[in-house]
Amino acid sequence: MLNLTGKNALVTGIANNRSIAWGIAQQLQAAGANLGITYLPDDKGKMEKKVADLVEPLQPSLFLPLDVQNDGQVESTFNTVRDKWGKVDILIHCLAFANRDDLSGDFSNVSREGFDLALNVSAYSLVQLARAAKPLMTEGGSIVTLTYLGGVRVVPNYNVMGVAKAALEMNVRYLAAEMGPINVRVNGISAGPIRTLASSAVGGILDMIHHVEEVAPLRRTVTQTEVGNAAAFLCSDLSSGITGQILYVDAGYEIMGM
Ligand code: 0WE
Repeated sequence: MLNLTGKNALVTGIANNRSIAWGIAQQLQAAGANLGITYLPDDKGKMEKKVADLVEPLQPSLFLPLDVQNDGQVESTFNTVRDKWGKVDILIHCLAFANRDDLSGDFSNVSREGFDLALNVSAYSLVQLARAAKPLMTEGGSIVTLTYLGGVRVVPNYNVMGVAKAALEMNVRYLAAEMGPINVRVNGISAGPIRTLASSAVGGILDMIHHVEEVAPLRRTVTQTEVGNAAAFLCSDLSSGITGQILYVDAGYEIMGM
């Protein structure tokens, strides 16, 4: 059965109780994993408090700041992980950001700065964190990132985030090829649309969710828990032969052509 006892799992991307990363953290913990949680620090420390209160019941053994745009912070956070844990088994990457203005209107209006920001935070960050985690994954491991269909097909308004997810999915393949020889597997989960802090900020997300509820084979959207269960599978020995893949957790929506 699915058993993550004795595994150290670093989970990024929890912002609140709707975060997909929160669903993943809960399922990893339920499977027996020892959790390290990172949060995106803000100047008032509000995020630190909010995420700390949320994750407290999961009893994480590490709780650390991680802003992927701050190289020094990434280095010191991974130094702490190395000193406290010695090894990492699981890395969950649930990070993305694009300027809100770049998630509507004509795609071609994206500025060089907006393009750089989206690809930097949403795609390069996987490479950055995988590189930092690699020397700590001394007993092999599993890296899981979150992607979206908009990285493969045109989804209205997803725009530059679609380009970033396309890059992210290719990062998965190149990282899987590089790290396979040390038994580190790298996979992505392509989740269907879910109401989260990020998606709720997007105009028309409810209409998209209603569309999925009508068209997807399961006639519904997916939950954070379902994505969490798929992540737990990809982090467990049950998926020991799987690397470099994108697993759709989308109630079947991706197979439909009409
Ligand atoms: O990857 C995402 C969300 C990504 C995202 C969302 C925001 C909103 C607020 C990245 N950056 C920002 N920046 C903000 O300022 N999803 C898969 C959810 C999502 O976002 C969309 C979607 C869906 C689905 C944007 C447009 C169209 C569909």
